[in-house]
This record gives sequence, C-alpha cells and structure tokens, in this order.
Amino acid sequence: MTTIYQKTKGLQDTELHYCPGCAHGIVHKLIGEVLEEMNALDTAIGICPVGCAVFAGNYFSFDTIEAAHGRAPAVATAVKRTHPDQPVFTYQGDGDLASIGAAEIVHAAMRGEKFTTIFINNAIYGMTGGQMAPTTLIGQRATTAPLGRTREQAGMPIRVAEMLATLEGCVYAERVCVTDIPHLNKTKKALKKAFERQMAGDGFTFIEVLAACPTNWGMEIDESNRWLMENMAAYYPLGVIKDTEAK
Ligand SMILES: Cc1ncc(C[n+]2csc(CCOP(=O)(O)OP(=O)(O)O)c2C)c(N)n1
Repeated sequence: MTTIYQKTKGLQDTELHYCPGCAHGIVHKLIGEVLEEMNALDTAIGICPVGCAVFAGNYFSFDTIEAAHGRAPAVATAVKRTHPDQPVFTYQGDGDLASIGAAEIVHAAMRGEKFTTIFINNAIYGMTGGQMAPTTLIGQRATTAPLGRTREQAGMPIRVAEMLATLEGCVYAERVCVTDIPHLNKTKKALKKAFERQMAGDGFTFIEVLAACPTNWGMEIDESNRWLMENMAAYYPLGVIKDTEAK
C-alpha cells in the first residue's frame, strides 16, 4: 500500500475542538508541518494565550506555554533570550494581540526580539462570543456592534502588519490566508521563511493570517471564505508587507 498522506508529527492525535470552517486547525497543521520539516519538533516552543486557541498546547506535539491574555510577546521574549538556539513563536488572535496585547507586540517588534508571531486575524473575538475587535471591519456586525462597526464610534480597523513593519526591529511581515490550497501553500512558505529568518538571528518576524470565523460571523463556510476574500483581503491586502532581504 502506498501512503499518500500522513498527518504531521507536529500535531498530537487529540481531536480538535474548533468549529467547522475555522482557520485555527489548518494553521496548527501548517505550523506542525513546517517545524517537522525543520527538524525542530524537539526544540520548538510555542506561546499560546487565551482565545479559541487556548487549548493549542493539547494539539501541538512540541512544547507550549500558556500566557495571560495579550502577554505572549513578553513570555516569548524571556523564552527566546534564554533559549536563543530554539525556535520560539507566539500564536495570537486579534482580540488578544491588537487589543489588550497591543503594547506588548509593538515593544517586542521595536526591540527586534528574535521570535516569530503568528497572528490569527478573524476580525472578531471568537472565544468570548463575537465581540468587536480592533480589526473588525466597518459595517461588520459584532455582538457589541449589532448594527455594524462605525468609524465615528470605533475608528478605522488597525492594520497590524503595516504598523509593525514601520519598526526597524521587524525584518519580515507577510499577510496570508488559508481559504484554498494555493493560499494555504503560500502560508506554509511564509511560515517557513519566518522561522528560518528567526533562526538566522535577523530580528522579529510576523505572519498575519486572515482567518474565517463562520460561527461568529453567522455564515456558512463557503460564504465565510468568499466574504473573507471580498472584504477582509480588500482592507488587509495579502502579500509581503516587509522583507529586509528583498532585493
Ligand atoms: C485579562 C483577560 N481579559 C479578558 C479575557 C476574556 N477573553 C478570553 S479570549 C478573549 C478574546 C479572544 O479573541 P481573539 O484573541 O481574537 O481570539 P479568537 O478567540 O477569535 O481566536 C477575551 C476577551 C481574559 N481571558 N483575560
């Protein structure tokens, strides 16, 4: 019998608790595959705060540490500085990273901390029931903005990758998504590049993944992927935002 697909050793056999159509499980798989290909499953350390991925440590097979809401970059700073030869990453939602943890991530990037942040931007607070996040789009409904976000009340959504790219300590920032196989392959490449640049000691690396949340968006799965491409990708352009290595 020929094996045509084998689940990455970067994930345990635990069943995922994510909703149908959620991007978290797909991104977990890609991280596991990349670290496995880099022979880093014995050394990698992930820092996962609260949010829907609060149980990420039950799914990854390498070491993880739980951090308080928004504080993963501070924990990652300590871990990476004391374990400079090991790949370290934070895995953060937009409620976590762009709201309560906004100062943490800005200062980690400013300092050029040599870890990778994987930012799962689903434009909503998923775990707590669909409240407005700093990344919620204008007009997008949330439980705390039942008529849709307005500029007058909440300002314009924050483009985190572009903001961090202004800091010299940030050497690589790319925005990706996992709505179909070509985009998923690009995401895997971007994750690998981020980890490779981290291990080369270049500085802070940042991957933003535009992620569907059909449950809190109140959509079917196909509809949520279409909505993401038509609306989220229009405001948050996909592609490389910064690459200090680019010619
Ligand atoms: C100090 C603190 N404040 C608030 C909360 C409640 N809380 C848990 S997860 C979360 C937001 C999660 O949203 P996000 O980071 O976007 O991740 P998602 O669930 O969408 O994946 C909040 C506000 C908390 N756990 N700790």
